[in-house]
Amino acid sequence: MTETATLANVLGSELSLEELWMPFTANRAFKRAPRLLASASGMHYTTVDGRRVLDGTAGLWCVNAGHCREPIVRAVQEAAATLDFAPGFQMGHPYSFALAERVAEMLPGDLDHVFFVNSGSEAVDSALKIALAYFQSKGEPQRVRFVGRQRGYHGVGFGGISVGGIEPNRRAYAAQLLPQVDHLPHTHDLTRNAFSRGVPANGVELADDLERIVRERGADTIAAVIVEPMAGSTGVLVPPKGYLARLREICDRHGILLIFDEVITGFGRLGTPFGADYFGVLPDLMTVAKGLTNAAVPMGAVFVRHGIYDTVVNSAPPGIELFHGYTYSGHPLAAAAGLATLDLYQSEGLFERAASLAPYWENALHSLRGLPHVVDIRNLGLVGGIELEPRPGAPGTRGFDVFLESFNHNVLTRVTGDIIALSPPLIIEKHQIDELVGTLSDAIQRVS
Ligand code: PXG
Repeated sequence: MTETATLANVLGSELSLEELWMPFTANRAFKRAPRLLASASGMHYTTVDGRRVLDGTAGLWCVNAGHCREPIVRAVQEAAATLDFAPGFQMGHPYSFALAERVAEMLPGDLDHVFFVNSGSEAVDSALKIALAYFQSKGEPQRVRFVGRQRGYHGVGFGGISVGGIEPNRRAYAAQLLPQVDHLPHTHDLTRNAFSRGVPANGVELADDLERIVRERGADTIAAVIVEPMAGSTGVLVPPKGYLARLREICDRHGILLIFDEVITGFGRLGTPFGADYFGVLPDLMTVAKGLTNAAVPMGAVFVRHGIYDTVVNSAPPGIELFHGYTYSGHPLAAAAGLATLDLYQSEGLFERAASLAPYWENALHSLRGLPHVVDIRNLGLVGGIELEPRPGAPGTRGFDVFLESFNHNVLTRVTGDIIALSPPLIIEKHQIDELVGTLSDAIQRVS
C-alpha cells in the first residue's frame, strides 16, 4: 500500500462525513456506505482501503490525459509558488494570455477569442450573456430568446438549467427559470437507432423543429440555440447523421447564433480536438471546461468567433465592454495547468490516440450486446453508453446496482438512470479496455 493510501486510511476511519453536503449525491445512502478515493495515478484511483480501481470515466469526463501527470503537477506547483493570484479585472498576468493564445491555435474556423471562467456551468451562463451582448451591440436588442434541447445538460446555473432539458433539475427551480426559452426535441430513438455503431442513421429531421420554433416565436426574437454536440450526462446521446449540420443551416438562415456546449466533447474525447471538428460543423460560440486543464485545477472557457468579439468590444463606447467576469477568471494556477495539459495532449498525440483506439473500443462495447436487460449500446470516440431496461416500478436501481457491482470489482463507471456511461482517460491501453468491459459484463450478469 502506498504512503498516501495509508494516510488516507487513517483519515478515513476518523472522518465524521456528516458536515459535508455532497453535490448530486444521495447523501444519506452514501454516508451509510461511503466510497472514498484517496489518490490517483495514470489510469487508476486508489481507495482509502487500498484498492486500485480502473478509472472508466476519467473522473467525471475530465481527466483526459490520465491522473496526476507529472508535467501538470510540476506546472501547478511552480505557478503556486510564483504567482498565487493576480486580479483579473483591469489587471492581467502572462499565464492567462499565454493560455488564450495557445488554445486559440487549436480552434476551428475563426473561433479565436477566449473568455475564461471556472466551470462548465459558468461557461454556459457566460456564453448566453455574450450572445445577448452581441445582439445588443449589433442593433438587434429584441433577440433575447434561447433554444435548448430536451435531455440537454448545461450545468446548474439558472441560465444552464433554463436551457437544459433535465426534468428533475428544472422542476426543482421551475418558479424562477429564464422565461423566454424553448426546447428542441431530444434525438434519442431506440426504436430506429438501437445498437448503432457511432453516429446513428435516423433522425436528421428532428433538427427541423427549430423551424417550428422560429415560426412560432419569430426569427428576430431568437438569440441563440445551445446544444451539446453529443449529449453526455443524460446517457450518451449521439446526434443522428446530418443533424448538427442541419441545425447550423437553419441558424444561418435566420441569423441565430449556434452554441456548442463542448464541456464533455472538447479536448479529444471524440478523437478530434473538439466535437465541432468531429462533425465538421462550426458553432459561433463554444463552451468548455473539464479537459481544458485535465481537471487538475478548475477552469472553463467560452470560445467566440472573431466577429462576435469584434462586434461587442470594438463597437462599444470607451470603457468596460462586457459587464461580466469572475474573481478567478484565468486564475494563474488553472492557466498553468491548462498550458501543461495542452502540451501533454500534443506531445503524446492523445487526440489521435483516442481516434485510433475508437474502433477497438467500439467492438469491445458492442460485445456486451445480448447480455440480460441490455437494450442499447452506443459509442462515439472514447465514449460509451450501455442502456439497461429499468426494473418495473424502480427506475434507476438496476443501473445503480451495476455501477456498485463494478466499483466493488475495481472498475469505476458512471450511471445516469439505467444508463452506464463510460469515458476513460485517453491513455487507456487495449488490455484495460478489455478489463473494463469484462468487469462490466460480469456485473451486468450478476445484477438481476
Ligand atoms: N455542460 C455540459 C455539456 C456538461 O457536461 C456542464 C456543462 C457543467 O459543468 P460544471 O463544471 O459546472 O459541472 C457539464 C458537466 C456526468 C456528469 O456524470 C457530467 C457533468 C458534470 C458532472 C457529472 O454525466 N457535466
